Amino acid sequence: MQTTIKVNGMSCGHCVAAVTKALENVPGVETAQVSLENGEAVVTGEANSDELVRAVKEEGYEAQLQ
Ligand SMILES: [Cu+2]
Repeated sequence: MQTTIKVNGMSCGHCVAAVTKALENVPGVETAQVSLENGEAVVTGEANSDELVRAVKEEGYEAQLQ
């Protein structure tokens, strides 16, 4: 399963790393590919999509399911 999340507020590689790590820590996530240019994250695995959004928000970024 693949989930795409729109992420707003990322401005540099540090943000990308923080969001990537937050997503990877959600149970069920296999891979998290975060794009600064597109402002989105593509996650594979069986994670709950609401939990993915919450994880990004907890890092301080805006997130919504795409
Ligand atoms: Cu940054």
